[in-house]
Formats: sequence, C-alpha cells, structure tokens
Amino acid sequence: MEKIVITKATYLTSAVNKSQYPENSLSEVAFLGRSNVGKSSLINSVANMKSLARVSAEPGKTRTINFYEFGLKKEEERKSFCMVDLPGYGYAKIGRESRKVWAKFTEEYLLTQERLAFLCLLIDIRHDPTTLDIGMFNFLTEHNIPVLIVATKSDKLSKNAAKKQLCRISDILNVDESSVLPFSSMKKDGRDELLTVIWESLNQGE
Ligand SMILES: Nc1nc2c(ncn2[C@@H]2O[C@H](COP(=O)(O)OP(=O)(O)OP(=O)(O)O)[C@@H](O)[C@H]2O)c(=O)[nH]1
Ligand SMILES: [Mg+2]
Repeated sequence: MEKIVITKATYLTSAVNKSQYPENSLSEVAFLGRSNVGKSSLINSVANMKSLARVSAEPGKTRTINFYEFGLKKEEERKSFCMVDLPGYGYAKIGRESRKVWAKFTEEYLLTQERLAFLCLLIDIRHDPTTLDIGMFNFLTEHNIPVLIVATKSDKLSKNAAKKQLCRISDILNVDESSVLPFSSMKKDGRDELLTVIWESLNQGE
C-alpha cells in the first residue's frame, strides 16, 4: 500500500478557551492522557520533527490546548487536519486550582468542538489504566466521542510483555484488543498505523 507522507506540520496557536481556537474549518484529532504519557512526543514523531511540540521529562509541560496543522499526501490525494495537544491530567504537583482550570478548558474543548474527528486516549503501555484514565474513557464514550486507545512507550517493553499488557489494557477498558494501538515515539512504531486511521477519518478533499 502507498505510504501516507507528511507535507506540512506547523504550530498554529494555543488556547485556554473557545474564542482562541484557530479560525479554520479543518477536522481535528486530539490527544489526551496523563501528564508525561507522551502526547507531545507522539505529535513530534508523527511530524518527523524534534520540537514542534514541547516535550519534557517533568510532567505538566503542556498547559494550554495547542493546535498544529498537518498536511498529508497519499498517491495524488491530499488532506489536511489539525492535531490538538491537550494538557495532561493526573499530575499531583500542580495546585488544585490550576488543575480545575485545565480540566475546565479541556472539558469545554471536548464537549463543544464539532470538528473533532476522533480522540486518541494515551495510556503508558507499562501500566494498567488508572482510575482517572478509566473515568476519562467513560466520559468520552458517554459523550459519543470516538476514541482510539494508544499504548505509548512500547519500546520500553519486550514484544511479549507488550502483547500481554495490550491485553490487560483492553480488558480493563472493556474494548476489543484491536482497538488498542501500540506506539513508540522513539522507534516510530505505530506511526504508519496511526496515520492510516487519521487518513480514513478525514473526509475526502479536505
Ligand atoms: N522511551 C520512550 N520515551 C518516551 C516516548 N514518548 C515520550 N517519552 C518520554 O516521556 C516523557 C514525557 O513526554 P511528553 O511527550 O512531554 O509527555 P506529555 O504527555 O506531552 O506530558 P505533559 O505535557 O506533561 O502532559 C519525555 O521524557 C519523553 O522523552 C516513547 O515512545 N518512548
Ligand atoms: Mg505535553
């Protein structure tokens, strides 16, 4: 099958409320998950860029909703869309007030953005989904937001251990094993698969 290539990857804008969202009509794919799970790294690895999105070993790096415009090409067809990096949740060290504010603007995004094609919920492949992850997953499905589970940092486990843990993650979230995509930003595992899912989710001619 013909590969999907990236023709464009640029930072658009950051927002903490709806009035600051970019003024375009592009479909969006959003990334949500615990702080430090690898959301910003995933965006960089898809873009083939080192620091399009800021990455940090310290959790709590991304504190606004960040929008990135991507162009894709497959054979002679082109599509464009936005990747949306949402602030991580579950980071204990940030104050309760900031946590509330982040939760509020993330929720506003999730509940009002009509152009959201689907959302990737990221889970560290080394760990079982936490209560927060499960709560988030239930929230998304209750609101009919299409979700793809992405199991990040797959390079940190052996093939066998990864397979076992993918099973556990899908069991705990009660989804089909095929709907959990293993991903490594370091090794770029899962990158082509994710691009295919994104491509299929976008309308033609966009
Ligand atoms: N080995 C490995 N490390 C990764 C991978 N993805 C991310 N990391 C590391 O995990 C840490 C956190 O990555 P980020 O991409 O900043 O995580 P984030 O989810 O955006 O975090 P917040 O912005 O704080 O919510 C960094 O030290 C990354 O280098 C991966 O696929 N493999
Ligand atoms: Mg981040």
